[in-house]
Amino acid sequence: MRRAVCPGSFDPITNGHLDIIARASRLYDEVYVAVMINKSKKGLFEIEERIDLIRTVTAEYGNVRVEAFHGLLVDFCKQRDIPAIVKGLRAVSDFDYELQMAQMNNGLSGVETLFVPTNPTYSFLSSSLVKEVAAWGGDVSHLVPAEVLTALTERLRKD
Ligand code: COD
Repeated sequence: MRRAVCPGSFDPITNGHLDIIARASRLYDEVYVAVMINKSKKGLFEIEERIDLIRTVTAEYGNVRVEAFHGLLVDFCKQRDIPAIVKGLRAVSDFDYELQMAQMNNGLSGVETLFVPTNPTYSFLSSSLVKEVAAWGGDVSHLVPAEVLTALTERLRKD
């Protein structure tokens, strides 16, 4: 069984994330989406809400599992016998930090990181920008799945 993990904060999942997860799901038998918990960073969505949204929008792939994890990504991988991390690369600006993390993770446990070039349609896209644009009433309907748009609209109306 070939397994890989797509890790992130996913606050919330965007079409850019989804594109990478979909492509990984065609390359591996089983793909874990790991929602990494960062207690020092309060997100817009609770971890359980992020998980529910990811499960809903990845349901069609059939081989994607979604879990939250608090700790090192390499420990998530070790506990589930996952040898590969799949990351999307948007631009050169992503590369420096992603390279550092890939080398650190490899040094810690031998896990490999595979970089998938982003679909150019999403190369500027991040969860932070989506939240900022949506908060000021901008249209993000082409950047996130419909279920995420609904959740985002409801959340921002409450805030
Ligand atoms: N196109 C393609 N890919 C994208 C796009 C896009 N538009 N947007 C995001 N991605 C991909 C990238 O691969 C990105 O890395 C990933 O999705 C997740 O993105 P975010 O923004 O949801 O998540 P980040 O960047 O906050 O995630 C950082 C991690 C949580 C992965 C990292 O901090 C981590 O591994 N933390 C766990 C603790 C740990 O092990 N620390 C040591 C690291 S060496």
